[in-house]
Amino acid sequence: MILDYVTIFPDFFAPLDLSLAGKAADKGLVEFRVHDLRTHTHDRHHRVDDTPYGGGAGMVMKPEPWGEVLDELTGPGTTIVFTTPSGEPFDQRLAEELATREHLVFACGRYEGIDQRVIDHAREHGEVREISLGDYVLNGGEVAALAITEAVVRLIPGFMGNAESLVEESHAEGGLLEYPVYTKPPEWRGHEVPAVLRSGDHAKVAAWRHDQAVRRTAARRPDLLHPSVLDDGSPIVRAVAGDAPELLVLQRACWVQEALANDSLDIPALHESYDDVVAWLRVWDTWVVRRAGRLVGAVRGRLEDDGAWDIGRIMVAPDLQGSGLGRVLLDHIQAVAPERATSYVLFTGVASERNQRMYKKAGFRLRGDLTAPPGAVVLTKRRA
Ligand code: 6GU
Repeated sequence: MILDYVTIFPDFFAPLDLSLAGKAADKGLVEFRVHDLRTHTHDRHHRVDDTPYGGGAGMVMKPEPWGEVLDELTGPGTTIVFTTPSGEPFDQRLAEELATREHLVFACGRYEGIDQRVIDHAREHGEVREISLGDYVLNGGEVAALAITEAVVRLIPGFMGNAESLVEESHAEGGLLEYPVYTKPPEWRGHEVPAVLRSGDHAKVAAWRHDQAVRRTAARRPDLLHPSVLDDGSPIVRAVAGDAPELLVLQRACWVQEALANDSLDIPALHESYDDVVAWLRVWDTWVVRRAGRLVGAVRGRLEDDGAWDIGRIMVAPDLQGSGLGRVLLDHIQAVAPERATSYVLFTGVASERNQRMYKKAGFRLRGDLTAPPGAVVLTKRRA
């Protein structure tokens, strides 16, 4: 793979000679070439920027030097990468895609950006990708080009010493953040390595790592959990105050069914007012799912003093019941329970058979030994 970098700061790319990327170059797997945009200027001052048409702050990179250097570097089979905060977000999937290319040219913009005609022109001649590292602004695209390079080059076959670590990171905990890792010594400054990792029980280790990965993902990147629970890919998101009116309506619809199933109107969720819903939304960790803008599912959790994560108000719009959404919500609210939670507890109607079946399938057990409100039963589950 050939990687070209066009920049007004060639020194930024000194790290390419270091570390694994440098080794890949030594092995002949990749070739790095750095080009100073200013050598493609033809005025005394080597100007690469000018004021923007239409006015406004900042400077824009002039098209002529870019045109000249890109004409020189690009040909059939070239992918030109413009690093810009307004590009498509860079992620592992995109790194894997770029790793299949033979020739990447990184055009590193500075100032307010490059004259749009450079990008439009490049598109007429080959593949162009405008890529951003994330939602923040860097002074220029150089650091982004380096980051993209490191993510891409390590995916080239023959690059990593240990091919297994690549397989593991892409498959082991698909879509989840990595679990925490430990090495010797077993105790350090009063902190111990979790006993399960030293147990030699591989199944237990795997289960623990999976649970840790789910908890971390729920705490830090809830957007990655159940990213496509519904056919349009709607995620489960934290409820906001503005969800209260729809929650009230959905709750009434769901608990009328419960009232019929249990032949009783004496169910708190059925009697709550709008103000009641607004009030509990403030103190419960509540999650909702929308489809095409419509609120179709919700669930809430709250930590009790005894360490139990109290799960409740699992609601699914009547037309979507039986679609598996209730189970997804139940799995989700368990995954987002705080670290301190040691068990899960939930209540449902004595005669709510469908609910009880789902809860039992999810590992909950009926607890006749615990007290429940009149007409209800308690189910609990120990946290793994
Ligand atoms: Cl690719 N360039 C710049 N200038 N800022 C960024 C970025 C790229 N990605 C995130 N911020």
